[in-house]
Amino acid sequence: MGDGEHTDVLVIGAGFSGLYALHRLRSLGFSVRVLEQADGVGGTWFWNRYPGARCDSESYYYCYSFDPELEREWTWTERYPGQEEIRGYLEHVADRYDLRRDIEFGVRVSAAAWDESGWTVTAEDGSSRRCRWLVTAVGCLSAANVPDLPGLADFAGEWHHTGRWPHEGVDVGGKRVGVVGTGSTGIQVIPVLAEQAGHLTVFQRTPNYSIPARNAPVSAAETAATRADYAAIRRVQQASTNGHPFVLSDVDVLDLPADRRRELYEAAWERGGLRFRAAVKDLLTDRAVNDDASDFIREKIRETVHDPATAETLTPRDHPFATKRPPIDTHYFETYNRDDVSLVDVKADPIAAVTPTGVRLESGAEHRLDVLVFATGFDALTGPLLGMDIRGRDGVSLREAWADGPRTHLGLGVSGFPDLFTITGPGSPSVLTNMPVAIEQHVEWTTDLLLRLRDTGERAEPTPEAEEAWAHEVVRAAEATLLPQAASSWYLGANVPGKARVFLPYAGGYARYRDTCAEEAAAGYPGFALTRPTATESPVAAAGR
Ligand code: N01
Repeated sequence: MGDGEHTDVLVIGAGFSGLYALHRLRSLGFSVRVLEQADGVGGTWFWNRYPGARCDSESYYYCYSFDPELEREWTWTERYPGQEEIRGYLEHVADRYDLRRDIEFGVRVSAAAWDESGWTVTAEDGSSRRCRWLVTAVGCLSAANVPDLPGLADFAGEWHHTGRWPHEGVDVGGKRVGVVGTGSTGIQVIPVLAEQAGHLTVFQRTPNYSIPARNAPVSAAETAATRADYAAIRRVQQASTNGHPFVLSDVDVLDLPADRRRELYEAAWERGGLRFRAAVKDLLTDRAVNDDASDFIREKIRETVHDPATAETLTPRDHPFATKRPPIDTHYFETYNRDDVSLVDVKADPIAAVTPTGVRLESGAEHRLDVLVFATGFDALTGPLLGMDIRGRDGVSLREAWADGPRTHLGLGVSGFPDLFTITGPGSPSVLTNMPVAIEQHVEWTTDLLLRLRDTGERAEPTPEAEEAWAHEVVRAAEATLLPQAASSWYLGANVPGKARVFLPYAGGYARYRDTCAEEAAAGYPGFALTRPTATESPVAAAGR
């Protein structure tokens, strides 16, 4: 296999999406090859090896549901699975379904070009492969965003982005460590680095809300109960807004007397994690409700952090709770009570430069560091796709097509790019959902469409009208919520200088999205132009079948 090969389908990426796409397509008789830049499976869980990396979804539902046997045989050890455990799970999946024989590791795709007979995919090493259908499974949060700080190249210590953490680990013992960023990643890594470092300095631009995760081992009894209940758990997930198996609260918190309301919040705080969000009805649609819940969290920060000035600097006031992806933590706010941890407000005094010995702020204040950690997030959703030179009809590039922001139909296809399918693409519910749920739906919907195309010999490409309508629906869905009120959110592309400000994921809810996709399929894919190539440009011939 390799250079010059033809397959029916090429899949880019071997994380949750790519592995399932390979398994399902191969089971349906397609010839498939997966191209993966890493030398192992896992995608995000291959790369994000920073200390404290752990999933914010709970283990029993952050996993595949397509095979009940797999659910029965895999045992999770903690309420929230750590990075190593999830990677181990995905390696198990790769072995169990004999996936590795169709994955080429260490192949980084740099370009893909469509012509009348299919796709030519080129890798950085110059090799190329051809296919009829191209499926991108490149993840939403895989293009690391390292701030363009003057002087970084001359830093005499070591620096790392959390999403590219060295596999051999980083020895921070006794060292002066700086962390830039207090999103979900920063909030996970900061308490763990504080335990290991000589001194930790956190450079915070925007304070964040966080809810205690309440991680704990999973008992044998809990595992047995989950296994007995899996079918019902999966049904709740499928009917949900976020792909979690929680039933959203139907209690109007503002109608409760103060003591009952307090009890509700306290109970949700004790349960911990993303369940807190589910406990407050209309949290993301009613500003008064959100303000009330946000006040409760602000109060918890004041109670937890001993120094009032530090507590105030840590208190978020610029956005409603959960309008940015809500982090969950283990002892995050408590970490600021340590003598060997300091907090620097880089909104008040921005980072001016990295010097050979540390970080200098605009005021001239210097912070001496041996290790600098960027927990500064990702060029989300579009970054991984635009990192490749993808060219569709008439040589038009995806970068040109998306110059004013991404346009897709259902997040899964792009007008002008025939037979290209973008799993978890912009405009899909992806990152607003417990990811494996969205991924399984995207893969199943896409492979169902490929079955039809294989039978009919048609090509598929979203119509401009469908794309336009979906763009309106994505905007409508976001504006029906408080989500756009978080001005610095990566959901809006605000974290990457120069990136178009467009709300990237579909906020209308997973269940609604799934129904929309089902209706599209049942109606014969009216949002797609389904065309038959002429005899001379037959894609079936090109696929070498
Ligand atoms: O990235 P982020 P992340 N100078 O973009 C700051 C998923 N995830 O890696 O808010 C100073 O959220 C930036 O500040 P501001 C999850 O979906 C999942 O933490 O832009 N600071 C912010 O504080 C999550 O949402 C899990 O003002 C700068 C931080 O860096 C997504 O990944 C775990 C800066 C970036 O926060 C991304 O989270 C972790 C600069 N120049 C992550 N540039 C699990 O479930 C950026 N910042 C396991």
